[in-house]
Amino acid sequence: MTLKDLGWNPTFETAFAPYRAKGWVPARLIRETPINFGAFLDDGEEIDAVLGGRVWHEAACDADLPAVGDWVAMELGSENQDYVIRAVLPRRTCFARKMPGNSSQAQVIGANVDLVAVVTDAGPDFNLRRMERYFMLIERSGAKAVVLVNKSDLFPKEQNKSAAAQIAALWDGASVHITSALTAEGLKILKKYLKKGITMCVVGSSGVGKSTLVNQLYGEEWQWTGEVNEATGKGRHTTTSRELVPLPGGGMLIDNPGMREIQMWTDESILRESFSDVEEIAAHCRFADCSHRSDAGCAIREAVDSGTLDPARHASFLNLENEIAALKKRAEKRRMAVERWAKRSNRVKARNLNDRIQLERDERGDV
Ligand SMILES: Nc1nc2c(ncn2[C@@H]2O[C@H](COP(=O)(O)OP(=O)(O)OP(=O)(O)O)[C@@H](O)[C@H]2O)c(=O)[nH]1
Ligand SMILES: [Mg+2]
Ligand SMILES: [Zn+2]
Repeated sequence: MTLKDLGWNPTFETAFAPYRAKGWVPARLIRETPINFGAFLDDGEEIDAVLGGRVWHEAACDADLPAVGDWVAMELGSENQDYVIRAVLPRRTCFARKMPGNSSQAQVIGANVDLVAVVTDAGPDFNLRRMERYFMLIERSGAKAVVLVNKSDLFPKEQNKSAAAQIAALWDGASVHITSALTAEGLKILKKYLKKGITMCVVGSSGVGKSTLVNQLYGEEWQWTGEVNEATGKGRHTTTSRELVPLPGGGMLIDNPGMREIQMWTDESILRESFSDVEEIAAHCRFADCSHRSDAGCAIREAVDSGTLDPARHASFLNLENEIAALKKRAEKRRMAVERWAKRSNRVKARNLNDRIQLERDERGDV
């Protein structure tokens, strides 16, 4: 395996030049654990590495820290010395989501990915609103969207087709395919995407079949899947950490733990863009501060009533606006908390300094 097989290109080479001068080597991160990272070196050797202090200190937020898929400058270790990540190269693309829970920070799910494959099914997991959010995150990432309507063996043909058509109608840039990771239906087309150097990040709810798909494309069991069976010892393996898997036939997959909540992590501009048709209608509301709920003269509600706007899209529009507002509020709270903290520590520093100056004066006998 060469660097090129892992997705290395002339742009990375240029960005890497100053690090090469220091004797560091390029590596691609394939795994992150709470204590270290896994990485591939240019000769295909797999190593463990730790984070250099400077990279840690210079990261303004979690999203700046190295993540799976990142290209880094690695200082080579020796027998009793760790490999150390000294720098992270600028990302070509970055698929991120809002951190789960009460935080406004972004969490990087895959760096330098070409494609994000969202796995779902035509049954219990099918949810157009959630899919819409995935599309917005993918749009923001710079990667291309692929949707796999998986477990096709479990549902009638018509149901699979209808689910795929509805998803395809949501987003122009998305390629939607019907697959079964169990029977391998529809997997041929995936192999076409996975050319040499191409990275595909696989996301979707827990249990939709992400790891089973990865196993199929890998060609053998890469991770255990399936229900735990006491007799055979085969067990269902819920993926707990993300990992980049190079495929024997070329291309790479990033398997992810299932996402219970895919939360909004997007700019207002992206939101406005994806709802530009609704925004256009909103421009005709009587009041500029129309909440598009029960306000008099609301053009959006009129469009819903007259059948020109899908009510579900109206609801989605209102909900997304709420989420953006909540996100902004949390970001603002965090900013204020950080500011307060900084002010306080500055005051402490200032007080310590004053104390010291006073002490020196006392020692010198000044008044
Ligand atoms: N019938 C059918 N079952 C499938 C298919 N794909 C996956 N499964 C089953 O669904 C279950 C979950 O599959 P996984 O591949 O572990 O799902 P996952 O998306 O990786 O789940 P997490 O790692 O928890 O996020 C397993 O029992 C699989 O055998 C499929 O296409 N058809
Ligand atoms: Mg899994
Ligand atoms: Zn309105």
